[in-house]
Amino acid sequence: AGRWDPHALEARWLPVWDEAKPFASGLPGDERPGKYVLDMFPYPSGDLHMGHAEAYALGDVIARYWVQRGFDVLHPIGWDAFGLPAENAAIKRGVDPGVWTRQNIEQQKASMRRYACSFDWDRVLATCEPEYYRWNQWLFLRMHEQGLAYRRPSQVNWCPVDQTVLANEQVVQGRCERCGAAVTKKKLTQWYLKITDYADRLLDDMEQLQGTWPDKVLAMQRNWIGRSTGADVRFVVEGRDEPVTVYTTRPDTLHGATFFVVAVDSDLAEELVRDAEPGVRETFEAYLEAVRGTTEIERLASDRPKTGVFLHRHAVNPVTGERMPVWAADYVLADYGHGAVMAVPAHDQRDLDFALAHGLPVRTVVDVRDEAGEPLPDPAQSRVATSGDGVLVNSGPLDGLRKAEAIAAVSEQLAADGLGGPTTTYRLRDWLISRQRYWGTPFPIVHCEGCGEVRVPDDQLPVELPPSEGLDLAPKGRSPLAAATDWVSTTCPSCGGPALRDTDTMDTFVDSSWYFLRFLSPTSTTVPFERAEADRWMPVEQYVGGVTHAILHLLYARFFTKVLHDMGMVTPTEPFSRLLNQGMVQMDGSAMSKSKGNLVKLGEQLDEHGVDAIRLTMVFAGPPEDDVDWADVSPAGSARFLARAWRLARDVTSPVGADPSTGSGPLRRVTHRVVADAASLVEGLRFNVAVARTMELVNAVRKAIDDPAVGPADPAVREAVEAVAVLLSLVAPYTAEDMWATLGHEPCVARAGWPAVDESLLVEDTVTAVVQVMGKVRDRLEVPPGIGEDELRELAMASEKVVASIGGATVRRVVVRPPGLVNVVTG
Ligand code: ANZ
Ligand code: ZN
Repeated sequence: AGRWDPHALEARWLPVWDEAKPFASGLPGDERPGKYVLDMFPYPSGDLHMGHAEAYALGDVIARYWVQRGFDVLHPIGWDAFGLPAENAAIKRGVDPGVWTRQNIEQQKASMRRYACSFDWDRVLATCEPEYYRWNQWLFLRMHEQGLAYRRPSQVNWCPVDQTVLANEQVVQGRCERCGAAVTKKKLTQWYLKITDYADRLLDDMEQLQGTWPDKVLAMQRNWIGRSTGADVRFVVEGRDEPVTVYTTRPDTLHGATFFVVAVDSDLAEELVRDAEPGVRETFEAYLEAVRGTTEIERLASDRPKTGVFLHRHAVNPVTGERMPVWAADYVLADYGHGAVMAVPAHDQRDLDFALAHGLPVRTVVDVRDEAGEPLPDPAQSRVATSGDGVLVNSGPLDGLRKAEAIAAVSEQLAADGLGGPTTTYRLRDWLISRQRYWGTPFPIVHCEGCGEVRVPDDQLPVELPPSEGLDLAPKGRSPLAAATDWVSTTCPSCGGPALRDTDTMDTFVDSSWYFLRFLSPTSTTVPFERAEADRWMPVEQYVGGVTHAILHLLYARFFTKVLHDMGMVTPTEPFSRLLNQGMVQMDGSAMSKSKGNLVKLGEQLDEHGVDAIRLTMVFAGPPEDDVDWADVSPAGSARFLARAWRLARDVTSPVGADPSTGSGPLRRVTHRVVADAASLVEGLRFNVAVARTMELVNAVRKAIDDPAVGPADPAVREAVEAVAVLLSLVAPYTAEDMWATLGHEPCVARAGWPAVDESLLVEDTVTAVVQVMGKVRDRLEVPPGIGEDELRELAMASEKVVASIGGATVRRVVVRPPGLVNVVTG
């Protein structure tokens, strides 16, 4: 057909690629250097949506580019297949989560194939398959052996109506997101991974990622880990045998501590109020009840009134011997530091707000000055705490020291006196990985009355999920697996006696914390991944995915990589060298996410405009980090451009292999300039600009073809159109493949190789130098703009026209003004 018909191209080339497998990776004997390009794997919750289409179009540009550059590119895909969507569908429609999940995987796989994603289809995996989650269990056992996986009772958010545990995100203003009931706390014994052991390395190794990960993501990780350096201080509380420890970043202000606050929802508060008078206890209970209905964010908000209850107890300041009232309040958090603070109202705003609200004393101990050297106003009057640098006052032996000196001195003294000392505190908590749900990896642990917690031996893995049939999957705070009694009762691997299987399943973030390693050895039945493969491919050179995973997924993947490094299983300590967070696809400002509903259906867009036009639209819409508003882009415009490019190939009349050096110089310069620029643009992740440059090249070729002085038979035209085909192969693979065939080549254009750039064609355009003889213009020369005086003189004097006009006269002088003028004086 003489018309660009995207659907005909799709039908023609898909089967060819299925056969040719241009993106098979790691084949024996393949000598190309390796490179690992990874797209975040999807949840199989329905078909692909526009967000996937954007992410995979961008990842594909990178993967296909490196293939063209001669690399053996590992670009795998799989499915993050455990988790709630499958379970909710199962509960709503009564289908088995596995059946539902695998159907969706097949549907997504078909869509990805049509979308021409450059995945290596021989490496696919789904985390819900026993061959995969068996290795979750294996890794868990290794961590359990090292004490990195452990169980402990913990408070969880509990919805008494839905009878379910809620994640923090599911608690909205103290209420259940789903039913609106007031959320309570419940104690459950749960599994944790000891990520806090890695807090320092997770922070310090970010140095390796500086400049190659978005700054925003690094900042979010840093905040999440929240390292704080300060000191522990032990306070005697009257009537209590054990001293109470507080964490402070300002040990220098110890003399300014005027009261003491414990988190209202801490065990300590409960203990301190236990023997109090009934009136105090009741006030406390009522306050605690009210606080339970608020979120951590609300509790920490600085503009909230500072509420609290005096517990009628006293702590003793270890350096002044002063008695300080002990209060319970909600602005102190139970699970940060030690859940208690020494309050220094003069130098901490929240303490000051509290002191002013409850009539507690304020004592300045650091003399902080403004720029003019004037003391800042008294915090008790100004209601503004002073936190800057200054000189210690009202602090006995510390008086006269500067803040930093005092911090060091007090920390040392506390350590010497056994009253505390320097310490580091983190916001990061151990990772709670227990879920009381069905659709996840069972814990490979057996509980035996005699032996306690027993690891399932490696040779008995996987511990497979029991069939869902007959189990009530609805959330109820107890795992549905507990009802699978035949499955639960087992024998103890240690003593052979009767024992019970652990019935929780793992957080699905465990699955995604190491999937990038499983792609290296997707079918191994002896190891999660081969060490030799890890050496060949790791770390991932480029990771592409949504910013929604900026904290948890990336932190957990980094954590697992470090654990595996320590086990000698991988060399690098960071899994992902470079990270690209693509923007979101929006429709009139609303995100194309699972929850918002897909207003624009990917399938319909592909039907209407063709795969290539949609891919091109995604890539051309703007910088890859920016959101794409579907109302602002033009898939029809993309289609018109592709048709234009496609027609070029049909116009070429020179034969395959025609020598371009005999062709049009100006066109060649455009071609080579665009190819060179496109390479650095793609490597710099500026794909949209690379597309714009390709468009320029298409225009230049069309002009050349229509120009009688060049025309379709010029070998430079063939060279240019072949370059267009290769450039387009990164974005519009069907169109590119068809052009390649029209140009007389065998498939696949994806493996054609990046066009070699002739550096000499990259020199800047020329300028015209005028050559005069005795003031009369005799010749015009095209010269490089940077030409030197001698070179220009030589060129001018070599001109036949100039030589002819000089004739037999003697050259008296040559005036040279590079690059534009030469005047020959004769006589
Ligand atoms: C006394 C003091 C004086 C403080 C002063 C600050 C300024 P970061 O930097 O975030 O680690 N704190 C300690 N434990 C707390 C808890 N569980 N909930 C709420 N606040 C807590 O903060 C450390 C500071 O936050 C500590 O230093 C403590 O107040 C408070 F002029 O101690 B400070
Ligand atoms: Zn036993």
